[in-house]
Amino acid sequence: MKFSLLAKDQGSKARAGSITTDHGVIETPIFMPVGTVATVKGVHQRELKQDINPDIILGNTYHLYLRPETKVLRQAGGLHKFMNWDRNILTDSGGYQVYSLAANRKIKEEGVKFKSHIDGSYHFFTPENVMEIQREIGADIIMAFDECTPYPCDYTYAKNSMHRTHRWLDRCIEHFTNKTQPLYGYEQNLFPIVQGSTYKDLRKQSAEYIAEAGAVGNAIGGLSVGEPAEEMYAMTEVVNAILPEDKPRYLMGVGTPINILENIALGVDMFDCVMPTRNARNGMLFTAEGTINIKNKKWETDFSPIDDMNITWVDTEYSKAYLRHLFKVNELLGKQIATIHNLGFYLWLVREARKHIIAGDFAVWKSKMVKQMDKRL
Ligand code: PRF
Repeated sequence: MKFSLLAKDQGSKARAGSITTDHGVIETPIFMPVGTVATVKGVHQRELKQDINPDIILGNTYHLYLRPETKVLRQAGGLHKFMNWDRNILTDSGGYQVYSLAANRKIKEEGVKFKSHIDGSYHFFTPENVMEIQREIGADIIMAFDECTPYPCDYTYAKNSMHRTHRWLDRCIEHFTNKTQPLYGYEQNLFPIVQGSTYKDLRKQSAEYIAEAGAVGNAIGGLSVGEPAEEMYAMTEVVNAILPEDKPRYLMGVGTPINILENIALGVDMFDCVMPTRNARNGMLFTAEGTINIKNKKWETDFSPIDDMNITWVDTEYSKAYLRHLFKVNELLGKQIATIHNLGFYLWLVREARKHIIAGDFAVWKSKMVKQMDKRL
């Protein structure tokens, strides 16, 4: 994997760059649509490519390991072939889902024992077997096995957990670099994850440890778990001052369009979040002018386009009144239209950010957008 920095903003820490892997170029800043179980919910791969056009999508180790199970993906020749997606894929390690989804879990030094949220069966994740599972899934970027602490989290717990995440990272690196080869003929790249809850000294310590590991890219975890946005930004700032400049930085599970712009301004290059897809399915639309709850009565006879910016074709093909109707009668098509709209908007937003970083007026543009997008229409 190669990362090139193309431009740095003068008025902030924002950067524009490009990551090149065996599945092509990822222009940064990037938003990665979430495709948890080998599908970006509600969107055909053809629409995803043609209408939304992301260079990379995300999959989840925890979910794919439980269903369809790793053996199926191995027989398929990896996740790319299985789901018919020939661009980049990143898989999260399960270090978050085990804590947020599993029915119960027990953390030990060796790994985490957890109960499946699907059938109640017991499983054990270790740094080593999570590397193995991600090898069999075959994503271009794979994540170290970590513990995402909840918010709030007491200092002692956060500290012990951070050290365990560091020890697990060493085991991930040892297994990934010395014990295995990629299975499907293209390179895989391991990103470690900074933890440390909302404590500046822990975040600093963790960022130093992660930077020292010398990986091709680095991630920041444990944020956007309920803390105020200002605390999240403060942690990103502390961490980004330490993580190497010449490696991509990935902020996991963030966030709203405003969170994304603020974190781009702090030097983050990669994002993922279920928000555009999940909120779409609940009738919430993101636009450059603010958010829309399409189920509101006020749209009942509003026959204007969903969004006259026309970023994706659904925006002008359908009216607000029609989309509201589809939600009111709970038709699948409503969720599909809203998902294409929201993902199209998120990808538009990061592409615009990139353009403005290159043009040199990112900070000004960002302030204007943040004000605009804070509204409820
Ligand atoms: N760790 C991992 N995945 C994650 C997170 C984390 O801390 C987060 C936190 N927002 C989202 N996804 N492995």
